[in-house]
Amino acid sequence: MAPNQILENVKKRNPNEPEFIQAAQEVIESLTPVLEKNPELVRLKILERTLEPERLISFRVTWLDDKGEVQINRGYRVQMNSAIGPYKGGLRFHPSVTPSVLKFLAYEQIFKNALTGIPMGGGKGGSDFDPKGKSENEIMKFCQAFMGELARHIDHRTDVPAGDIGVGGREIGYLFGAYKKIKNEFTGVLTGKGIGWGGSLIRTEATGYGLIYFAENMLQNVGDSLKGKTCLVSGSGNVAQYAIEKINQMGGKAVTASDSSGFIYDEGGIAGDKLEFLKDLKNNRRGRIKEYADQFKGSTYHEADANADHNELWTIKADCAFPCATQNEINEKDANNIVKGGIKLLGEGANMPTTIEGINVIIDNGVMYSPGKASNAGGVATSGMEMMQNYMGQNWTSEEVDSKLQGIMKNIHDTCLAAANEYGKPGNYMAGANIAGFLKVANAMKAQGVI
Ligand code: NDP
Ligand code: 2IT
Repeated sequence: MAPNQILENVKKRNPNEPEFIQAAQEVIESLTPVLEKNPELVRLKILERTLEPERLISFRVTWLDDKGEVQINRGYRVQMNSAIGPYKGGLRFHPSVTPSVLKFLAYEQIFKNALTGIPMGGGKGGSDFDPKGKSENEIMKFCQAFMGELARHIDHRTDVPAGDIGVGGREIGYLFGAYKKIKNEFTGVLTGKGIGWGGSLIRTEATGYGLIYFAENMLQNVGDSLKGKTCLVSGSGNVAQYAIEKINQMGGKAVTASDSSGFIYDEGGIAGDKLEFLKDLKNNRRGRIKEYADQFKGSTYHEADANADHNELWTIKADCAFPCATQNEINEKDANNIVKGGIKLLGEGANMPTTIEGINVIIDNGVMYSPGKASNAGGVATSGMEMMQNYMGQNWTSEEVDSKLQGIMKNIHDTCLAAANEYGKPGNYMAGANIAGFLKVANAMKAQGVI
């Protein structure tokens, strides 16, 4: 089937799933030259098969809040593709979670995981549960109720979830405890565990660090580096915090951070005590980003405007931009502002933070662009390392994990460039990531027959 026909079918089969269609469209369009060269993959309908989840589990999660009132949420796990390893991917707790959002994330995860070089299939899950404003007790109750059902569907050799938006170390702890009690076994069924009970050093930092290692590779490829570069970062959660930390370590300067209520701009740079304040604010006190501007004179707070057609954050003049919050946070107008602001590199820390129209503006204007499935793969790669340590009963040092992470990010970088080159798209990291990730999975699917 021709690629445009495949896309039409995806639209027809998934009519109310705009995020999934968007993620599928990007991959399908990138794969046109691959399908032309490989008629066998077309005959076997490999691309079409990747677009259908192997399994999509949907379940009710009921729990009692602090007032004793019954609460009902929806839980999901999308087991998208297991051709090269057990399903692997995070859990997202956010009111915007729908099957469409989880299918887009699980779809991208297939190719991201393939790019890491570690044998992991693609999956994603989560719930429409909103952790904001919930007590510790309510978070724990919810996690236990969620795992009460999820435990039937996962296992350390079958499907290994981890964190994502709204799921950090605290939630992984409660989820792991619930799983262990239900199954009466201590296995590496989740990653992102605490140090001392199966977690890996550097997993917390890995996505943000990996993003910046990837950007440094892109810059070095054109004889440049992050040293002295001013960087825009969005988000203030796990990925954003450690992207900012690594930008600072590389001699750059991160001047923005955001949450769903707005963003702060600190021309002096978010570093040292200021970064520690941000981490404490978000990880321990769970407060709003405005507090940063109240605390540090010389920084400003800009409230988000839900009716605006663009985000003011992306109008700030800088050298690099790292969106690390959520999907579709950079639209066409934002992309035009990014070009106008003189940005030379856009590295995605979040999954699918740029719309298709936005990506076209960025690439057409010669801004270096890395898609999340390549540049944020450091998180899941380090989850893969956590799984290896669990299987072997070992604990690797920070230096060992960090040096392996750097090697993996360089390898993904080089793999993307090589694949882009081979298929006539030199310098296009998006095409390269989609092609290289797909070919690895496609070869495994071909070898394993029609199943
Ligand atoms: P966190 O929950 O730690 O942080 C999310 C951040 O994004 C918060 O600042 C949050 O603000 C903001 N945010 C979330 N949703 C929205 C929204 N709808 N509008 C505006 N702001 C929003 O999540 P992570 O840092 O882990 O994840 C960030 C991104 O990185 C996601 O796209 C995730 O899929 C991706 N990612 C994460 C990996 C990981 O290992 N954690 C690995 C690879 C990718 P607020 O606090 O107000 O909600
Ligand atoms: O999007 C992602 O890659 C993640 N949220 C991390 C997944 C994982 O299994 O570590």
